Amino acid sequence: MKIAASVTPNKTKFGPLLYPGDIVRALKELSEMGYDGIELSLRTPDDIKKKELFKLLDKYDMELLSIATGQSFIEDSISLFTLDEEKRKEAVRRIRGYIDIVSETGGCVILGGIKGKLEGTDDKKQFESGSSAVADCLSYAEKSGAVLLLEAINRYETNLFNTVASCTDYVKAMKSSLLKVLPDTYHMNIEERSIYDALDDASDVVGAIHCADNNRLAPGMGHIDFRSILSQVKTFKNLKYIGVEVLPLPESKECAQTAINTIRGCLNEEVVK
Ligand code: LER
Ligand code: MN
Repeated sequence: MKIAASVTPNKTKFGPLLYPGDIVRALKELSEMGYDGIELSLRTPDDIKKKELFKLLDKYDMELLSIATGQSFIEDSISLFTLDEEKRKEAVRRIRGYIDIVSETGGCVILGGIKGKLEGTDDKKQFESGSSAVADCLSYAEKSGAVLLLEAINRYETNLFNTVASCTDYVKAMKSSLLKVLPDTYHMNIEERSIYDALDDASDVVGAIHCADNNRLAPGMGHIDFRSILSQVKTFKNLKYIGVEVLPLPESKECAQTAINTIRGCLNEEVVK
């Protein structure tokens, strides 16, 4: 099973990313630990030079498994579901840019924080305009076959798509094989009645999973039962990878090492590369 860590070349307000601002060290150390690739969190598609990124990935034998996009919302209030048309258009423009970056690698683009929030004026109108922005992104993705991952995020961050079931229902309603669900164990620990039932009900549409412990530290630094969760998700037919999206505490390398030891251990896999 492929394992990726969420990293960023930026210094950002978004906390659960390893090696913020140091992508070269990230790739070198993660590769040595046996990670297969990265989830690259960007604020805009221009944050990195595509050629240089692929050169680095090549050098360290790492894959670009996905691009994470929440910095747009956190840093710039840019979102897909906002009622502000200009900001919504900018969100779509950025997602198209990310699709262009992953198009050659078979990677995914995450629709997590960038979905934004319901702003409390007209929920129905807002939901419809947001959905047409998602549909725009999906029709652009069709050119390359890039998969978009809709992430369920807990109520303290957003009032949109809090549970895995809400994402699953939406993905089924959108009727696109390029839209899949991204559960995140940290958010599920807050929102779900049963993590296992929620995953079971989404098993056909889960495209990847974010792993963080209940305290958003590395798996193994809290009390979520990753052995049960991972033995369940590893059987899902559309699961492309397992992502580690954690706070870099006490520091990035220790978190990355603890996370991969826990995950490989739970999968009964050796660290091989
Ligand atoms: C992003 O993957 C995430 O989990 C959220 O907390 C972003 O707001
Ligand atoms: Mn996440």
